[in-house]
Amino acid sequence: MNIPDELKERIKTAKNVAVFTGAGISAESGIPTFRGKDGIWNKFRPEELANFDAFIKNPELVWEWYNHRRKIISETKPNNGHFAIKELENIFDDVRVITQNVDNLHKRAGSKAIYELHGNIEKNFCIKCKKRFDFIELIESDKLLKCDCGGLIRPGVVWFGEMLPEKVFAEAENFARKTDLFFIVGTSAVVYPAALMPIYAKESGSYLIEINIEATEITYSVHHSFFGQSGEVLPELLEKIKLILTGE
Ligand code: BJW
Ligand code: ZN
Repeated sequence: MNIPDELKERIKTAKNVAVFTGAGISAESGIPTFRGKDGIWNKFRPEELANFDAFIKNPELVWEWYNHRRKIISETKPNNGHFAIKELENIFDDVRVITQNVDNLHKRAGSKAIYELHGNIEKNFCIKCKKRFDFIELIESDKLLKCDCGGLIRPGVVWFGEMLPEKVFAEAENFARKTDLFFIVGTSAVVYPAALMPIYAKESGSYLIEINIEATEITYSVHHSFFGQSGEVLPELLEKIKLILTGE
C-alpha cells in the first residue's frame, strides 16, 4: 500500500477524523449492498421499496423486505473494517462515524460517536401517533403490525422523499467541517443529502480518502482513493498510520 506524501503529513497533524460509511463497509459481514454489481437489491430498486408511498400501497411487501434484512443483520457480525474504524479512536483525538447504514454494526464494533443519517432498522414507530416500538417485540411476528391507535407501524429508517433527522444531520455536518481527515468507505455516494458530507469536509479544507472496491461518483473529488475491500484495506491502512506516527 502506497501512502502519498501529503497524506502522510496530514496524518501526523490530524486531530479530528470522520469516517463516512455506506453499505460496502458491511458487505464483508454478509449484508448485501443496494447498488453495484453485487447489490442483491438489484431485483428491488431501493427507490421503489424505500419510500412511504410503496409502504402505503403494499405494507406487507415492504415489511417482508425489512424483516428479511433484519434477519440477515441479526446473523452477522462487524468485520475487520468496522473494528479498524473503532481503533482509530486510540490514535486521533476525536473520531466520529457518519453512517448511512441502518445495521448497527459500527455500534456493535464499539465505535463511540456515531451519526446515523438514515435511521436504524431496529427502531420502528407508528405512522399515526409516532409511538416507538422496539425490535424485539416486532421481529416475532410476520403479520402486519398495528399500533393501539390503529396506525401502521413502520421501520425507523429514512425513505426517499423524507427528511433526514435534523439534529443528527446538523451535528454531522458541523463535525465534517472541522475534520482534518475524512474517510469515505463503501458508498456509491449517489444519495443526497448524505453525499454532501464529503463536500462539506472538502470545502472546509479536510483531506478526503476514499476506500471502495471500484470508482464512484466521488472518486474524482477525493484526494486519494484506495481500491480494495474495506475489511482488508482499513486494517492495513491502520497499521501504516501507526507506523507513520511512531516515525518508523
Ligand atoms: C465496497 C465493498 C467492500 C461494495 N469494500 N466497498 C435527483 C438528484 C439528486 C437528488 C435527488 C433526486 N431525486 C430525488 C433526490 C433525493 C433523494 C436522492 O438522493 N435520490 C438519488 C438516488 C437520485 N434523496 C432523498 O429522498 C433523501 N431525502 C431528501 O432528499 O429529503 C428532502 C426532500 C424532502 C421531501 C421531498 C423531496 C426531498 C432521503 C434518502 C434516503 C435514502 N434511504 C436509503 C434506505 C434507508 C433505509 C434502508 O436501509 O432500507 O438509504 S436508500 C439506500 O441508499 C440507503 C443507503 O443508506 C443509501 C446509500 O447507499 P450506499 O450506502 O452508498 O450503498 P450502495 O449500495 O449504493 O453502494 C455500496 C458501495 O460499496 C458501492 O460503491 C460498492 O462499490 C462498495 N462496496 N463492497 C468497500 N467490500
Ligand atoms: Zn399509534
